[in-house]
Amino acid sequence: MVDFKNTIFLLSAVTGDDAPKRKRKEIALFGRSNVGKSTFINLLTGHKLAFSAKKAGKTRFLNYFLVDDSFYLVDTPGYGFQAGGGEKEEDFALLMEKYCSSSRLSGAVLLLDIRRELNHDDEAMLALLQEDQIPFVLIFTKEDKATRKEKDTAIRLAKTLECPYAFSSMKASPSSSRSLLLSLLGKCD
Ligand SMILES: Nc1nc2c(ncn2[C@@H]2O[C@H](COP(=O)(O)OP(=O)(O)O)[C@@H](O)[C@H]2O)c(=O)[nH]1
Ligand SMILES: [Mg+2]
Repeated sequence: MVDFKNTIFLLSAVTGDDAPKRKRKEIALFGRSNVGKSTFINLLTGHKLAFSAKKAGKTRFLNYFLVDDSFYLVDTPGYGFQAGGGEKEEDFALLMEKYCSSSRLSGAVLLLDIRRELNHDDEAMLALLQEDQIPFVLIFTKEDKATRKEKDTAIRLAKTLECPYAFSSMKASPSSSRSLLLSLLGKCD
């Protein structure tokens, strides 16, 4: 059994060359800025390892965490609303495309704010994962703020995409999210 509490921050990488040398399964978290990626890492691990920023678009690098000496969990920059925008936004899209098509990435977690509809960036990310045949799961964040109707809409979306999912909330136990990640790991080579 993987002990999520035994997680350490390893390094920040800008390119594949900076990534950890040792090959392990690698699961990346993708999602819009402010969707709750950093908060999710902190919830999963039970530690304040990732910075949950007030300002959108702060994580510029791939941040590598090592979970229980077993696999890498990677926090990626949130897409959309990149501080700076313009040219940087293109760099960012390219970085994500390169990363998704690299042999490093074993699986992905796409985080979606439960109260929001898919936007263009989410759809582009989904397309990228499907194209590169990366196994992925959905995490619907901020469940504590959702209405029954919003939850039902989220469930319908997951069913349409035929994608395993879990809800996440700062106010609830992360056990279903942990199980979902473990099942994803099991599907990764
Ligand atoms: N109510 C609620 N707020 C959340 C939850 N997860 C994240 N947030 C808030 O959403 C904002 C963005 O979270 P953050 O983790 O920094 O998002 P990131 O940009 O995707 O890393 C912060 O103000 C968090 O406190 C959640 O489950 N419930
Ligand atoms: Mg973040």
